[in-house]
Amino acid sequence: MTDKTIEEWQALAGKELKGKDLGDLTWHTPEGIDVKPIYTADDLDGVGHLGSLPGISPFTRGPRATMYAGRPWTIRQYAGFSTAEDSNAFYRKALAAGQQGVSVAFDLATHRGYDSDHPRVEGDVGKAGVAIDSVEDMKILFDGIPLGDISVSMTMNGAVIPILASFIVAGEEQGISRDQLSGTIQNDILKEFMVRNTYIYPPEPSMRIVADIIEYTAKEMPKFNSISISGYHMQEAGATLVQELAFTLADGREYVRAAIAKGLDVDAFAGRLSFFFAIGMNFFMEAAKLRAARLLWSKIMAEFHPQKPSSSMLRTHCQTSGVSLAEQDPYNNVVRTAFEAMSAALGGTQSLHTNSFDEAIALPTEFSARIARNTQLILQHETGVTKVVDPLAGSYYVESLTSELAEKAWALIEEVESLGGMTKAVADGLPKRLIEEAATRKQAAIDRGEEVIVGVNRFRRDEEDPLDILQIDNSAVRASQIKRLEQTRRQRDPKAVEVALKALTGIAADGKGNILEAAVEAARARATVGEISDAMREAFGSYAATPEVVHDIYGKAYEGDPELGILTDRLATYSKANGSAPRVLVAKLGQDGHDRGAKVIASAFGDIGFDVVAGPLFQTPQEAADLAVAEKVTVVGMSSLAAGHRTLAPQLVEALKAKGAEDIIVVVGGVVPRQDYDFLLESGVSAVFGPGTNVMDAARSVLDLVEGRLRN
Ligand code: DCA
Repeated sequence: MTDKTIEEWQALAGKELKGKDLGDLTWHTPEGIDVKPIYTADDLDGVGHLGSLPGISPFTRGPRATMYAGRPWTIRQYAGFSTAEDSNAFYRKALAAGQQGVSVAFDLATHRGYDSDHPRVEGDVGKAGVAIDSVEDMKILFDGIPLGDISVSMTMNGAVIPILASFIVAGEEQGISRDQLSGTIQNDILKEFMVRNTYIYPPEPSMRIVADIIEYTAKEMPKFNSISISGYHMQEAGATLVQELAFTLADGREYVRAAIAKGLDVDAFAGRLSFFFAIGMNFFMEAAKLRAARLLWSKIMAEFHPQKPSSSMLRTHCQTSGVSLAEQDPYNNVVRTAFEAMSAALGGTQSLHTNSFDEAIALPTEFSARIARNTQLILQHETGVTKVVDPLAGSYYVESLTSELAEKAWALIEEVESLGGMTKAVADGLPKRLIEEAATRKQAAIDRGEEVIVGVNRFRRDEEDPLDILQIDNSAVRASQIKRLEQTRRQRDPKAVEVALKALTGIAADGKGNILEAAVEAARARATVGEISDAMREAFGSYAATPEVVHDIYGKAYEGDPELGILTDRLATYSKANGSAPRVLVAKLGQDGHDRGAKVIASAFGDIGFDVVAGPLFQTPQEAADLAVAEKVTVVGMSSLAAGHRTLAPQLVEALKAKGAEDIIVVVGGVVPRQDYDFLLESGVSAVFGPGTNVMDAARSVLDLVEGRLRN
């Protein structure tokens, strides 16, 4: 394009804008990318990746030559419902209705390596996924599902060893040898330390577990993907797309190094590394992100000098964004998910989960799960999107975005490298801090209406229609799990279990041998998930993170805003009268490690002027009550994202009462369905803040409660 023509365009645009500055049309994205209203061939000057072809390094245009024209992506819906029986029935129905692969969601107790009868997990069993305690449950889970034909993905990180071992044995007992098993295990522990928090052991032994699984699967399970290196949870926790891209690929580089340090040849395992990204609402940028991810991964892998092209090929699963869904006007979520799914397809994903519209509130119902699955079937069969490989190639905008994302992510990858790699960066806290800052910034932008969410902060309905949601009777699930556990323990050979578990602890402790190999023996002897996890705990110890909260992000976004001024004045008056600002304990109860909401609240409330105590993860109600009393707080804000609130909130209220601290105000925030509000309020909770709550409004309500208590 010549200067003359762009000048002509600028003149024309200036006229259309009637004096408004053309620069005002530039969109400053959280990624630090300035998106202009027009892209031309000039924007592609010096862009190096243009002209590549799909299936050929650097794979920007896709890992396969024919992509969806040859075979569409796998429709792989992530699901798990309380018991192995219910989940099995759901998988079978879904497969019959067009789903192509299974993806197992485990409950929180299983994630953290506890059997269902452990006292710490009373509120967590059967919540947010299926409870698996041993091979016996695993066999029921896959009953009638031919593991030699259907690929199975398992989202498991903390308790990855007992779960993968139990899966291998379940396959064996179904008559499928391990070299026939196809699927993926998530096995990505670094991102757990950053955002998702379902770790069990400290970082170093956790990295050994990852490397041992890569080693074992490379030798024994050639069709199985040893890891799903995940950025999904980073974006869910508030990361920008550049952060998601950079930290995920830097994690991948670290795993490759760990496997090579075990003595493996890069070509023996690299082709079975897989990835997992989130797809949010920034339509073109998300598609560009997947293209940039492939480009950068092939660059990273070149350092390890692989001989096979497949070793530097990034293959990925994608899931539409959970945080982009809203509780308000929930059918909007169908539309959001459809756009996100299209973006994932245009980006060239290998496998896809589309969220159900009610997922912002509860586990999907059969109805909402059907719509989610059909969204992909319609894309594959009706839109023609599968007919052409990488249709966005050559778009000035998308190619330019691909290049800019790659450039920015590479700079961040290099920053991680300068800290000594991802394990060290994670220990140093850099990625976590950057993501939490981005999350807080995003929340402020939403609360201030700068980022529009239809039906939430714009075009909100006066009244919401009630929505049918799935409720889980957690105590019934727990009772049935305990029954089967007792039966398994009764029927096994206790000596064989003891010998196998001792051997496992030994291998974990002395650093030699393969942990998964030893765990398969233990699982075969019917050692439980909890017992296998404990056998490793004996050698490795456990890990607990110290909660840290970012400052001056939320407050800065509201600088000079009268809304903030009114609140800070009220808080100042309170402090003057009472000697200090109201103390608020932000508590995370149960085994749910998703703490974006809790962290954002702690950070924002701190900036607004409350005195905030950030509680540790995984507390029991009793522990939270003890901490609240010891810290002399005025309010406990309990965060709940995994449906544990019906059990845990009343227990917290009771525990406070038992300590004579019934004057401490309890509020609950997070993913709480409207149907549960009355129950919680009747149980002694003073206020409930559901999804989509404006943090300023929540702060105002909490202050009302505190002042009200003083008046009473
Ligand atoms: N032409 C010919 N063959 C093809 C084509 C094509 N156009 N596209 C794919 N294939 C082949 C692949 O080579 C593969 O066979 P292989 O395993 O023998 O190499 C097979 O078809 C399956 O395709 P693939 O793209 O690997 O899709 P999936 O098996 O669904 O695996 C992957 C996707 C991302 C690699 C995997 O790790 C996965 O399923 N992850 C899901 C993670 C998950 O569910 N997480 C939950 C949150």
